[in-house]
Amino acid sequence: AWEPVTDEFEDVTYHRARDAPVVRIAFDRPEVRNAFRPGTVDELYAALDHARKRADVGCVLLTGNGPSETDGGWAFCAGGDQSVRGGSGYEYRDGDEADEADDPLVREAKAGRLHVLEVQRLIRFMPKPVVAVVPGWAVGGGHSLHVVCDLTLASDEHAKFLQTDPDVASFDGGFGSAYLAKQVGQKKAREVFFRGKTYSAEEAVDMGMANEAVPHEELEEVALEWAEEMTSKSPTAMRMLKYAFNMTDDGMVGQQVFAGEATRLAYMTEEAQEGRDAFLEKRDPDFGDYPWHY
Ligand code: 1HA
Repeated sequence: AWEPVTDEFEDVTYHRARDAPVVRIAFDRPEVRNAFRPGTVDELYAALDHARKRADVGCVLLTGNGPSETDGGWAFCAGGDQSVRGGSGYEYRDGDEADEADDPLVREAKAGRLHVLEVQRLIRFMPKPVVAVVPGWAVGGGHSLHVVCDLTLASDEHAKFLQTDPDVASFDGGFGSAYLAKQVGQKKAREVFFRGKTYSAEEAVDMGMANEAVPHEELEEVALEWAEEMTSKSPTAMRMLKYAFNMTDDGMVGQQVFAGEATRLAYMTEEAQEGRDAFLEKRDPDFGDYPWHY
C-alpha cells in the first residue's frame, strides 16, 4: 500500500499511500528504541515539512519502525539519544551518516541542539491532522511528540507510555507537559512526570491522552483507515477545525494562524479581487456590490 517518497534518509523512512492522500513517516532506529539524534530530527523535520506543503497530502501518520533486531522490542520513540547529549543539547557526531548534514551552515553549527521543539511546532501548526501511531515505547521526548500529535492510536499489546524527563535531568515545559495537562488534567499530568510510571495503551486511552488501543497486528491498517476517513472530509473545514482547537491555547500565534486561514478564505471572494484589481488598474475600488452581511 506504500511507496517511498525518498530513500535519501538514514534515520527516518518516508512513504506515501498508493491510493490515498496519506503519508507515513517513521523513526527507523529500532535498535535504540527509535531515540533521535540531531540528524534524525533534521530528517523528520524535512519529511514533515514536505508533507505540510503538499496539497495532495491530507494526513500524516507518524510512527516508529520495528521490531528491534537485537531483542524484538517495539518503539514509537524513546526521545533524545542520550549517547550524543552534550553540554548544551544533542550533538551532531562525525561519521554518523544522518548527522552529515549537506548544509555547511548546519555542519558548522556544532552546538548542541534541542530542535525537536521545532518538529513539535511543525506538527502543531501544519494544517492537516498528524496521527501518532504508537507500536511500542513512547518515552521522554518521544512521549511529548505523541502528546502534540492530533490523535494517538496505540498497539494494545506493545504500546507503553513513560515520561523519564526528570530521571535524566531534562524537562519539556511546553507541549509535552502543559498540553498534556490539558488532555489528562493537572493531577494526572503531574503524576506522569513526577512519578515516571509506565502506562499501558488502555490506561493511556482511559486517561484521555490516547484515542484508541487496537490489536498490534491491526495497528497500521487501522491507522490508514483513520487517515482515509479524515482525508475524505472537507480540507478547509478540517484545517479551520484544527486551528480552532489550537487557538485557545496558542495565544496570539494561535490567532495569527487561524486568521491567516480566514484571510485565505477572504482572498477567494470577488470582493477581495475587486480590491486587488482596483489597485492594479489604478482606480478607486468599488465595493458597492458587496453587502454588509449580518
Ligand atoms: O526531554 C527532552 C527535551 C526537552 C526539551 C527540549 C528538547 C528535548 C529533547 C529531548 C528530550 C528527551 O527525550 S529527555 C528523555 C530521553 N529519553 C529517555 O530518558 C529514555 C531512555 N530509555 C529508556 O528509559 C528505556 O530504554 C526504554 C524505557 C525506552 C526502553 O526500555 P527497555 O525496553 O528495557 O530497553 P533498553 O534495553 O533500555 O533499550 C534498548 C536499547 O536502546 C539500549 O541499548 P543497548 O544497551 O542495547 O546498546 C538502550 O541504551 C537504547 N536506548 C533506549 N533509549 C535510548 C537509548 N539509547 C540512547 N538514548 C535513548 N533515549
